[in-house]
Amino acid sequence: MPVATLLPFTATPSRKSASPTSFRLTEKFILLLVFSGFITLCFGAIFFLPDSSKLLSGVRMATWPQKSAKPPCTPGASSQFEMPRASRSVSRRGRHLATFSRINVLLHLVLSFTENMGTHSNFVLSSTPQMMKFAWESYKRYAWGSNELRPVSKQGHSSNLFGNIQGASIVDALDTLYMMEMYNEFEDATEWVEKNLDFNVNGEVSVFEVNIRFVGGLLSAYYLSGKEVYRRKAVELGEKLLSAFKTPTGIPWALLNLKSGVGRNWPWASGGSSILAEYGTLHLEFMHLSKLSGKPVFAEKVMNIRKVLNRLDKPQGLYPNYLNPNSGQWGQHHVSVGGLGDSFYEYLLKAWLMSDKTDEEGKKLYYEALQAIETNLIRKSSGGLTYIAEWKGGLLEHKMGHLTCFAGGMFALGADGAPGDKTGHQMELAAEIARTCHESYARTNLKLGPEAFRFDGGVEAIATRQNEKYFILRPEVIETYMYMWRFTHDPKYRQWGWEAVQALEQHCRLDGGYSGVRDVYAGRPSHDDVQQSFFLAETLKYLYLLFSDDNHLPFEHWVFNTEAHPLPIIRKDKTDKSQPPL
Ligand code: DMJ
Repeated sequence: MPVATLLPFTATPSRKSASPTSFRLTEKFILLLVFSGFITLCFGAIFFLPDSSKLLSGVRMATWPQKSAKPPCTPGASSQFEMPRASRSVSRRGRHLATFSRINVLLHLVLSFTENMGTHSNFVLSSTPQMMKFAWESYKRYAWGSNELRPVSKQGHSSNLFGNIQGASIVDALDTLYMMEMYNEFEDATEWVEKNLDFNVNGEVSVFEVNIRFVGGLLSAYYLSGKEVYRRKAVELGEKLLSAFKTPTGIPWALLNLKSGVGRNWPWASGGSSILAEYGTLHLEFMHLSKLSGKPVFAEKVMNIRKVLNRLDKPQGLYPNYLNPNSGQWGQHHVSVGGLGDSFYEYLLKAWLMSDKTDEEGKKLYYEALQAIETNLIRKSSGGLTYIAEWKGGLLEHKMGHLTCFAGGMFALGADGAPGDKTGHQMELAAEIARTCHESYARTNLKLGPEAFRFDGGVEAIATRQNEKYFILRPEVIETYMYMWRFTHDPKYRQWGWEAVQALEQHCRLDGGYSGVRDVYAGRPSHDDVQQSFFLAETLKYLYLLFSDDNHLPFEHWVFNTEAHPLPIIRKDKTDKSQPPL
C-alpha cells in the first residue's frame, strides 16, 4: 500500500485556514506597490518599447501563467512552462535585455498583485509554484544531472560537499515538486533517480550535507509518494554513511570516502574535531532509516552520540561547536546557534516531536540548552532588537548569522512544550528574533539579508565586513516567518514573505535561473552564479507553506528536517505493525 495513503498530507479538511480576508495590507503598503508598478512601467517603456511590444507580452505570459497551480498530466506538457523563444532571444541580447526580463517579472508581480488584492495570499500561493517551475526548468535545461545550476554561465555546478554523487538539486527538490503538485516534473525526477542516482562512487562527501539533502530528500519523497525506489535508495545511502561512525567514541567523521569507507575531519576544525551541527544533525533521518529498514543500527549510532554528550561537562550549560572524536573531549570553546551549532539544537526538539513526544531525553536536553542560550547568548541592542550572539571562551561576539535566524521558528515550534509556564515567553522571543531578522533584510538596498550582521561599532542588524554582505538564497528567515505565521496568524509575517518574494524576483531571478548576490548593500546586484539546491528544497517550500492553509503538511503529523524535508511523526501506538523495534 502506498505510504502516502497512511499519512495525512493535509489535516482534517474541516479545519479552517486563515482566510484570505484576514490578510489586510496597510494602505501604505498597497500605495507603495502601485507606485512601484507605475515607476517600473515607465522605466520599462523608456528603455525597451522600441524593441518590440510582442516581447513584453511573451515574457509576461510565459513566465507567470495565471491560475495554473496543477500542471497538466500529459507527457511533455511541461513545455508550456519552458522559457519562451522570446525570452531565449532576450538572453542573447546582453545586459540591458536581461534587466528587461527582471523588470517585467516584477512588473507582472505588481500588476497581478493589484488585480488580485482581494485574494492576496492565494495569489502569492500560486506564484511560488511558478518560481519553482522556473528554477526547476532552468536547472533542467542547463544543468540536468549536475548537483546545482550556474544561472549566469548556464551550466552545471558542483561543490566539494557531495564528492562524486550527482543530482543534489533533483533529490533536494523532490518533495517540493510533489507538494506543489508538479507531478510531471516529479516523474522526470523519479526516472532520473531510478536510472542515474549512484552512491557507488569514489569521492569524499560531507556526511552532514549528504544526510540532510540526499537521505532526507529520499525519505520525504518516499513518505509522500510511496515509491519504493526512494526507500531503497535512502537505506542504501544510510548504510554507506555508517562507516563514518568508526571512531573510538562513535562520534562520526565530518568527511567520508564513500568507496573506501575512510573518514576524516575538516582540516580547519579545531584540534581535529567533529562539528556539533554536523554530528548532531543525523538523528531524525537515522531514526527513520531504522524504521524503514528494520535495522536498529541506525538508531543505535545516533543514540550513542547522545550518550557521549551526556557524559561531558558543558561550560555554563552550553555545547561547544568542536568535539574530538578520538578523545571525546571538547575542542575550542566556541558556541553558536548559527553556523557550526544550529541544527543540533533543532534536532533535539524535533527528535522529541518526531517520537510522538516519547523521547523525554531529547525534550529535556533541548529546554536545558535553550535556557543556557538565553542566559549567555541572547541580548537586546540599545535600539531594542533582540539577537543571539556567539560565545568564544566566555566572551561575546555581537554578531548574528543569517543561519541563526532559523531560531525564531525553532523557539515558536518548541514554545508549546516549554516547562514552567514559559510558553508565552518563548513565543515572544521567537517574535523578537523574527523582527530582528526582518530588520536585517529591511536595512539593505536589495531588501535581502546579509550572511551575518552585527550589533557593535554603532550599527544594528547591519553587516560591516565585506565578506559578510552576501546572500546565497538561504531560507532561514522565511522559515521563521512560516512558523510564526502558523502559530500566530499575524499578517505581518505574510507581508514580510511577500517582500522577500519581490526582492528575489527583482534581484536574484535571471534568465537562466535564480542566483545569489555578492553584496546586499550595493546599488545593483552582482550575481554569484549559483542556484543552491536548498533554494528549491527550503526557500521556495517555506514560502509556499507560508501562504498555504495550515492543514497543508500539518505539524501534528510532520516534522521538517533541517533541509525542510518533511518526515512523519513516528507514532507510539504499539499496534502499528509497520514500525520495527528500534
Ligand atoms: C541548509 O542546507 C540547511 O538548512 C542547513 O541546516 C544549514 N543551512 C542550509 C541553508 O542555508
